[in-house]
Amino acid sequence: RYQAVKTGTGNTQYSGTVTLNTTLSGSTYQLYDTTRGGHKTYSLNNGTSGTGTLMTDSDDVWGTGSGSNTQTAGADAAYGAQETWDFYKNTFGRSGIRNDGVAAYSRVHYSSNYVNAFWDDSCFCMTYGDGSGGTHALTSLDVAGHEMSHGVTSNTAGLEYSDESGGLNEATSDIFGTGVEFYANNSSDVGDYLIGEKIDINGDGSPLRYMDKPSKDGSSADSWYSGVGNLDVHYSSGPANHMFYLLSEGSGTKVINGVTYNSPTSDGVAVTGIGRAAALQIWYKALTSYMTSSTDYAAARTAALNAAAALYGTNSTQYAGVGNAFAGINVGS
Ligand code: ASN
Ligand code: ZN
Ligand code: CA
Repeated sequence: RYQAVKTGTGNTQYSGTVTLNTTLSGSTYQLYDTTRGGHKTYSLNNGTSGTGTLMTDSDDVWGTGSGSNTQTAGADAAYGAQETWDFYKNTFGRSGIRNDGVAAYSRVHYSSNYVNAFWDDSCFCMTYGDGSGGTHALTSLDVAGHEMSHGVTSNTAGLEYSDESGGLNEATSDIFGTGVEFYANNSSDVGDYLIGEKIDINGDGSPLRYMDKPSKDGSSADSWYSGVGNLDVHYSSGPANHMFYLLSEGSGTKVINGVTYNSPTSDGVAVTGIGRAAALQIWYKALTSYMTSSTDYAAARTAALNAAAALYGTNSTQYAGVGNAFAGINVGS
């Protein structure tokens, strides 16, 4: 039967009040966005398998903004999926994670007090835990964008999730998760080069990761060294996150949306940024045209240079910027 597209209201936990496209079926609204590949948001109701139940509502107002309301995580997840879809479509012309016009689906309320979120290629779905205490779901924009970008990486370069390629896989998710956060231009969850700054995973308000100087988290590497691939992939991502920050914004001190960054270079040579928009285009083209499952840091530099050459030419400031940003993390010179 005919199902109308409706404009619902999401009272999210991290992104304020947002508009969500929903579907009216009979007299019940569904958290089902037919305008973006058919994205559905389900609640696992603390279960750990299957799809649980499609989220439904009687008045098309979802959540209260409080993490203790069961609909709130659904509102944040649906918003994250929507902004991630729009980011890829409008920034790169990519239509969904597989570029086939078909949306993944999202599941919230996975297990109990689960402090993680994950993409799963086998279900082609996104899953979010409720976080510590069950009230800090891992549904912020950068986390949603990070996790769904794992699906994009799987369906393109296929970077193997270990050694240096694993660090590059993780960094790609941080880079595009950050791209999603800036793209959304949300006044509650503003764009920054921090990862997970809204979900309070450390319990002290600090972010999970810092792209300007990854070692600020106490574990990540700022620059490449032989053996960096032996770190956990969430720490060997550091040099690539740092390279992306340098390429976008340059080295030294800079204030963006009220956050102060201070990015060093491994050799002390200052780097000038080329802007985030160009840096995103270069990384996306490198990922989708030049990287393979076994790409390491040296090969990532070549891939990014090839991407910059294809997009802007070898005499461009963007091409020179890639070389300088990689030199700033001790890759090439
Ligand atoms: N949240 C984690 C990540 O995206 C899940 C995992 O262990 N892969 O890296
Ligand atoms: Zn990840
Ligand atoms: Ca962030």
